[in-house]
Amino acid sequence: MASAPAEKWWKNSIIYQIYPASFKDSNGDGIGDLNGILSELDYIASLGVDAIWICPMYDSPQYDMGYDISDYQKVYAPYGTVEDMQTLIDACHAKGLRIILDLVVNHTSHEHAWFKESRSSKTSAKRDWYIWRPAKYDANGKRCPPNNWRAIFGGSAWEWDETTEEYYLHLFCVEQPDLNWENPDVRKTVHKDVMEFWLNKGVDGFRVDTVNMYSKDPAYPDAPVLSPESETQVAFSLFCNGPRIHEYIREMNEVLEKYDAMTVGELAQTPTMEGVLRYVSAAKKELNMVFSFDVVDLGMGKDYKFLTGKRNWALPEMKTAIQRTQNILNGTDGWTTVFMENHDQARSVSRFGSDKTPEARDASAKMLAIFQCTLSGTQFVYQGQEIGMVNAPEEWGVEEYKDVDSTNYYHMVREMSNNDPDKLKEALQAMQHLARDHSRLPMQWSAEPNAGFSPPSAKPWMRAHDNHTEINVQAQNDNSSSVLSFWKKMLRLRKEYADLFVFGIFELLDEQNGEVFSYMKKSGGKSVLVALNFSDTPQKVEQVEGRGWELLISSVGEEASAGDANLQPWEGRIYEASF
Ligand code: TEU
Ligand code: CA
Repeated sequence: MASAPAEKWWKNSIIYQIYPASFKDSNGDGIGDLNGILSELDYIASLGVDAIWICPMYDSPQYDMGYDISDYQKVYAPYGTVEDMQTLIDACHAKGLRIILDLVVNHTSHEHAWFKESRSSKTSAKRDWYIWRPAKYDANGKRCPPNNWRAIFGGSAWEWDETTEEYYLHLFCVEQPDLNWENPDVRKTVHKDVMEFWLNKGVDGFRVDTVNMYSKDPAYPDAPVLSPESETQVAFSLFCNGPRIHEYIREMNEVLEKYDAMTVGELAQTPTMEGVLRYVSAAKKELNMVFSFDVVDLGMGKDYKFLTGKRNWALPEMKTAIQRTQNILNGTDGWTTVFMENHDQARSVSRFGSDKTPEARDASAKMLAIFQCTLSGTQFVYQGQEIGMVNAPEEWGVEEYKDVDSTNYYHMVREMSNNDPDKLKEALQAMQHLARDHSRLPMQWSAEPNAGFSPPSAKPWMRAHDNHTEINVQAQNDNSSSVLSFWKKMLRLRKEYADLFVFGIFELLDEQNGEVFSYMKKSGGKSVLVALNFSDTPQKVEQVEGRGWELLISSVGEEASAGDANLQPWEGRIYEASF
């Protein structure tokens, strides 16, 4: 059997991501909670994963589902308490699972005590902890924000504060004021009272939210005008990867090193390999790895993410995106990640596979499992991905969408179009395809009402998908040909073939093919060939003929596909070299 190189634990690890609000509700209030997670640790361990990452469970008024933190040392009461967290951390460790938390320190909630103090007066001791600027005035004497930056959730990135008559910066919601990282007291407090507080409780690392946005262009210049009809402009180049960002991350790493904690940074808007390596090259002592957006950004609108058509991407673009992220570890001292879902993304089967029929849904979920499990880097699996959960149905109305990213957009379209029903329909269609809400639907545990997420009598904070009667853990656990059984098999195979699947070098084949994604993975003279049909028609696997490739696994079953040169719709296969 192949053996994996002796390496840091996180390289050959599979990390299961949990969204606390939507995973499991233990007390029937409709909101997932820490006890719910605790009660499913055996299930999580049964998947064959090594660690869990929990999305923010800190105290928060929940304008952005806990990414707006009002107290880093408290747990959001509906989720539980700090003691419950300690219990969960210890229970994970007792099962041999590691646990990482979400570190959200680009901004706080506007209800955090630091911000309340900061906004109280211009001379407050914490005034400089956030980013305050005076107004500008136009030729008519109208008050304007300091620059034209657009917030990531729409509207100006600046909010006027009546008390002290200045604007504060918020790259995300109005309720998420950005911390001023230039202030050394802010950095020290983040290290000590946020990071060390939880590291001392035994957490094994952090997923670092918006890791490249702490350092902004200090001149706060206007962004180039790309949409002249709009008062605000996309400004990523002025607040991502700013001049002091690497200094700040190196400082954080000094704290993390003491605990041997792992980090995975969320690295938006950084599509070049050089840009990524600046953060993940081991010699730089910054982050262990990052989530690049190459794949999950496919098909999104450039001005507004929802301003796009359905499936506005072609397979060769995905290939280039994968190649870019795979190359990060080819001949470098850097490391990469493998993921296509998280709490900010629609479901991968709906976006990249097909949810049109139950057959296509099943087939594409399994094909995507082969895809993910054969790519190099640390693999992340998002709750529900392992059972092939899909986007909310097309029939669902706008009232089922709760996420601020979706609702802000819908409201903007309503205002700008004067309530035009066609425009609103278009917006809803885009949301049905790309909204963050889809990943936040309750986890589908069983065919019971509320999908076994909440007791049948409860009212979950988001409605359970209508298809939970078909797609759920219980049904799939008892079925050896289910998506779940296939994922488990693939996760085992990934470990068995770690030298090739986790550490191997990726070699893209047949780049221009718009239906089949094929590639080799190579390591020390060994190689495998992976062929994935991204279409709903049979496709030929060109490379295999007459070359001595032996079928290792097929997503439709080895018998069904042996001897057939054609891939079935949405089928995936792995061949091993026998030459
Ligand atoms: O996301 C930051 C981010 O840049 C995007 O993923 C963003 O959510 C998306 O483009 C909007 O369409 C992180 C968190 O993962 C996200 O949940 C938070 O809302 C955000 O930071 C603010 O903390
Ligand atoms: Ca609950």
